[in-house]
This record gives sequence, structure tokens and C-alpha cells, in this order.
Amino acid sequence: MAEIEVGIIMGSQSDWPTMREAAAILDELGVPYEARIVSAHRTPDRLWDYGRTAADRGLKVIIAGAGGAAHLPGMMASKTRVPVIGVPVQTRALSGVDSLYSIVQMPKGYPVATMAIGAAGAANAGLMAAAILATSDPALAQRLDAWRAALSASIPETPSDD
Ligand code: RP5
Repeated sequence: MAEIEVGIIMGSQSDWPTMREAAAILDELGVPYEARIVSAHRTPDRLWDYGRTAADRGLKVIIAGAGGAAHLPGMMASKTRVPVIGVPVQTRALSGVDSLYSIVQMPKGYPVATMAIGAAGAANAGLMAAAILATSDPALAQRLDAWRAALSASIPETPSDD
């Protein structure tokens, strides 16, 4: 079985409908991943263990989604050198602007590659993870090129009234 190189983590079960979009893209591209609930606030020890062991377990990219006071991506970036892609989950109270600001404004030294709010951001996180792995995986690079070409080809040149 192929080694798992992508970890998808999220603060809560309630984040999964969003983070599933990242998983769906990785499924389409044939990239194995693991998905775990790891909360910065509710399961801090789990966060610490995940970050402490991530590199040794062979993870090459971590996609971290959280909403509200979204400390998970930044805390994970502080604990591991494995690149962290942050997904701000859309919230009901503040529409995800709270999540975005919590994730994007990292201090110098501990970057989080922050995506757009919500489902599009999660899907793009999957694509970004695949693009990172594709730099050293020619077969994946071909699949990603084909995926991008298919998307491009699906866009009509003229608008329709239907
Ligand atoms: C964060 O709090 C999670 O990432 C989630 O987006 C948000 C709400 O969590 P639940 O109350 O739905 O479990 O930790």
C-alpha cells in the first residue's frame, strides 16, 4: 500500500463537511491521506503528539481546517516543520472571517499557507497538497496536469441563458 504523505486534520466533526472537499480532490488524484479530528482547545495533547510525530511518520503536507478561534493550523505549524496548509472553516456568527484572521496572521517564523474560506479553500488545499507532492512525483504531476486541463476544457467560452 502507498505510504500516507498527507494528513487532513480538523478541529471538530462539524468541520468534516468542509474538509471532505480536500479529501475528495485527493481521492480524484489518487493521493492517499489520513483524516483526523485534532482540536487545539479540546484535545491539545492529541495536537502535540500529532505534530511531534508527523515528520517521522512520513507526512509531507498537513492540511489543517478549523473555525472560529482557529488555532489548530498555527499551533501545528509551531510543532512540526511539515508544511501546513490552513483552511478557514465558515462559521455562522462571523461567516469565517474570524477563522481566516485566526489562521492567516502568523508571526514571522511559523508560516501557514492559508486558503480561502470554506469549501473552495478546502478543495484548493487538496490541490495545493498534490502540487507540493507532484514536485517529486512525476506520475502525480501528470495526473494533476490532466485534472487542470479537464477543468479548463469544461469552461464554456460563451455564457448561456439556460
Ligand atoms: C473549532 O470550533 C472547530 O474547528 C469548529 O470549526 C468550531 C466549532 O466546533 P463545534 O462546536 O461544532 O464542535 O474548534
